[in-house]
Amino acid sequence: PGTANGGGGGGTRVMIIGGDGYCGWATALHLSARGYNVSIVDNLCRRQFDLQLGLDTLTPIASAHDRVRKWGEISGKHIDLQIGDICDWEFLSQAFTSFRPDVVVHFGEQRSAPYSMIDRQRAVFTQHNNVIGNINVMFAIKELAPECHLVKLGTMGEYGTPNIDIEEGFITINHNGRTDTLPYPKQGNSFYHLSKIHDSHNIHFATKAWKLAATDLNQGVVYGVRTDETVADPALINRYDYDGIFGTALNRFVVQAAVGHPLTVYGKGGQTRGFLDIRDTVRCIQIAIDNPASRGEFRVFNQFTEQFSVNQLAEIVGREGAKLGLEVTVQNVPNPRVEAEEHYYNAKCSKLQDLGLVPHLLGDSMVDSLLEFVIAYKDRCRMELIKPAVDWRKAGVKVNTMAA
Ligand code: NAD
Ligand code: USQ
Repeated sequence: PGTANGGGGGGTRVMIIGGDGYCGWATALHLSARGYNVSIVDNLCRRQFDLQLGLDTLTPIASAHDRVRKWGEISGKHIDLQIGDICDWEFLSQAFTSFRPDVVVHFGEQRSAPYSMIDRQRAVFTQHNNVIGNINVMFAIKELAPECHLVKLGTMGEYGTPNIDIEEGFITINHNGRTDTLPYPKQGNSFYHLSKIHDSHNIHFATKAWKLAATDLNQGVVYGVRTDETVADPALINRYDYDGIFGTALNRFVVQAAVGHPLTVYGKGGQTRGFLDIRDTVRCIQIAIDNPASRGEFRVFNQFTEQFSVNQLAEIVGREGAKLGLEVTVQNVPNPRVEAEEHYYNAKCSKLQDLGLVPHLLGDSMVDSLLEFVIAYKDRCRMELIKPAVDWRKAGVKVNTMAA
């Protein structure tokens, strides 16, 4: 097996579902560079959401085909590309039969909480796409590749914000004199987060019923954009979402600081979450692959490295922006979401580090280099896309076009 930082993929056949997306693309290149045999499966729906809603990534990204072609040219390594929808069984079973994966890394879901709260159609799409797609992947493994290890991207948001410590997947409970170790209670804060909870339950069941080997990675909010491979050529650059639907907290704040927009802290800003650098996302996936779950095991890792409140993030970005001569202001906008704004939060994240993850922490230099990266693309930023775009309380039945 490979090591988290070095080579050694040894030709392990890794299917990366969602490999054209933010985490998936960086992971595909990371693994390909280290000798894993990579196949990307993606239906490009993420690019379609941008077209439908009038959004765009800050960075100019090449087409999926041009990306893998360029990677082949500069690395001499082939990445297989299969364009199709995993909700389409014909397509998925064909993709499995032709590639014969040893591992499936499943990133391929609609991942925006605000998107899932736009209207009924998007709520239904999100849960259908995510839950049914994942069930298809489980059946494909059972029927076509029973030894295959499923590495599934879940989310820290499955746990919500309980007033007790968050464990890694399971909690031992003493009740009326009896004790059991049970799945940690789940409380999603959007139809998206709830789709991940449903996936976790379905996978847990399949590990028992069919002896599937599965790792559920409850990932925190990812920040950053550069990995060694994505900066190797302009055609390999990763997407960078900053809009009010797909942009996530720290990545948004960095863009806002760069273009002189007040940092959009929602409500009181005490919302605390787990965060990690995209360079750690790719290493966590490699660690999960190199240390597989066994048949019948439902293994859960909390995949983040540090926790911050939204106010803390705003403070860090403000401080680092000032060093670069930027005038950074903060605006407490009315919270478009329904969530706790002041709460206890203490989540465990030791299992990946026990397996060798050495985190890239959010030091000053990281924020500084991310700001510099973003400043280089700031002319592509469209100010009108920054505002929070979706109000949880106003999700309607009408198809919302998001027109300004
Ligand atoms: P992304 O939207 O950039 O990428 C997801 C990719 O999956 C896209 O390229 C999309 O086209 C593809 N996809 C979606 N549905 C598909 C389907 N039915 N068939 C085939 N392809 C499909 O998202 P991301 O930020 O890279 O997130 C990847 C995964 O990690 C998601 O499952 C997300 O829930 C999880 N995650 C992301 C973050 C984060 O901060 N970005 C944090 C925690 C967990
Ligand atoms: N927030 C702000 N201002 C902003 C954007 C967000 O205050 O401009 C707040 C939100 O209200 C929330 C927190 O920051 O309290 C995190 O929001 P986010 O948009 O950064 O992240 P979230 O919606 O939770 O979703 C993202 C990814 C999702 C992943 C999740 C991990 O889009 O795919 O599952 O992070 S986690 O948060 O751990 O569930």
